[in-house]
Amino acid sequence: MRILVLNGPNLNLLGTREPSVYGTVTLADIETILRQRAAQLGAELDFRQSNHEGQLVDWIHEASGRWDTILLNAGAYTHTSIALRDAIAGVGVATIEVHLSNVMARESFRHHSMIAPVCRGLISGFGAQSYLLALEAAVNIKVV
Ligand code: CA2
Repeated sequence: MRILVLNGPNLNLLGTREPSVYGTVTLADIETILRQRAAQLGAELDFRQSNHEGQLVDWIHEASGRWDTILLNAGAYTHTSIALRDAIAGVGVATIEVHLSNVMARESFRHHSMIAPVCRGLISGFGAQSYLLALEAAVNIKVV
């Protein structure tokens, strides 16, 4: 099982600002935790972050035939990006939408996800644990 984890804009700032919303865990911490769990589950994992929508689109395109599942925290692009939605729909790689915060408990502009309709599922609101839950889902997705 090969899992590609993609992180969108500003997630490189995790742990440095807004701890009341996003906690004190850094993106590097999340990568470490995820790699440990992936090794236990026998999954291969790559972990990337970009602030650029086009880079995320390119990575989604490249995932076709190379990765079984994408875990995607698209950050604010979640709510705006038709390009990401089209990329996910276009490549046919199972994609799980991930959020640290509970987006439905936040501002109304975060309540709509452009990508949710083309994702396999959505995990939101559990901090770094959201990524672990998505990883578990990704590993088990074929037996559900
Ligand atoms: O809860 C999530 O994971 C989000 O994807 C995070 C995005 C936000 O736009 C989405 O609505 C929900 C924001 C990521 C920015 O993270 C920061 C972390 C520290 C300081 C500033 C931004």
